[in-house]
Amino acid sequence: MSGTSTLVMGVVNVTPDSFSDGGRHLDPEAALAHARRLIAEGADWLDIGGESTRPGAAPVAEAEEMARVLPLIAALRAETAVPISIDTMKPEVAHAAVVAGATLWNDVSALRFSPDSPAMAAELGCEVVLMHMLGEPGTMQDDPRYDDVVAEVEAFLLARAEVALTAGVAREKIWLDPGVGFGKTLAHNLALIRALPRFVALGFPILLGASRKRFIAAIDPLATDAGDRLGGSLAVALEGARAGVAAVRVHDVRETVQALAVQRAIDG
Ligand code: HH2
Repeated sequence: MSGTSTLVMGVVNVTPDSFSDGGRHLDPEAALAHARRLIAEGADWLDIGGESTRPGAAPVAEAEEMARVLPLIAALRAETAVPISIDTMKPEVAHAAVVAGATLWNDVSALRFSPDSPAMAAELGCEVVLMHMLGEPGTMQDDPRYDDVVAEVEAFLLARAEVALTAGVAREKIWLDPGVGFGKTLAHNLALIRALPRFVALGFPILLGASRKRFIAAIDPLATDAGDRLGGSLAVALEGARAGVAAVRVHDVRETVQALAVQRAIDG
């Protein structure tokens, strides 16, 4: 399959410490301006987050997280029809975000952060992304190990989908994400990217988030700054599109839209 229908999800981090753009959009006006720019660049979705999940990131209190994201979601909802997802592990933040206008809960904990999460996902009735993470953001990159990373991530995602279904989430609302960079070495990340067709074959829409991630610097030593990882980010987005993922989560929307359009044109 080609990139014909690969959606581009633009990242808006309203955080002081995100690994790739931390601090840049903490001011509400700056965050809104950034979101508008991503829409103008062709984003199909906006993923708004108020808590960094980068390796070693500090947790954020619920009230603080809400104060960061809710005004932005409400402001965007008032001026655009572009769908908004909320990147949070906290069910109460997801709830408030959906009330404010978000239609997808992007949960990197795959509804494990709180015992209330599965029921909340069902109650909200929104779409939900279940992502694989080994361990927790604070320690997940401390020597992650798997016997068979692809089989284990696949089994985890299917088990979490089952939990969501049992709680009452409709099957067609569930997305899966192998969680590139979340408790994975370079070899693990590459194995998961190679296995994308297998994840797509599970029958759920797949979200792929590799944009500006650290594994790119493990391949290209000149890419120590997250902002210098565009080439690697595009390479993975194209690979994902080729494998048939439903959406790619990216910081560089303009360049990704262009790369996917060229791939599509080549495919004819
Ligand atoms: N990656 C990040 C955050 N959220 N959500 C999904 N579903 N998949 C991902 O791969 C993913 C995600 C990390 O990237 P970023 O938002 O740029 O950094 P931070 O977590 O430091 O804000």
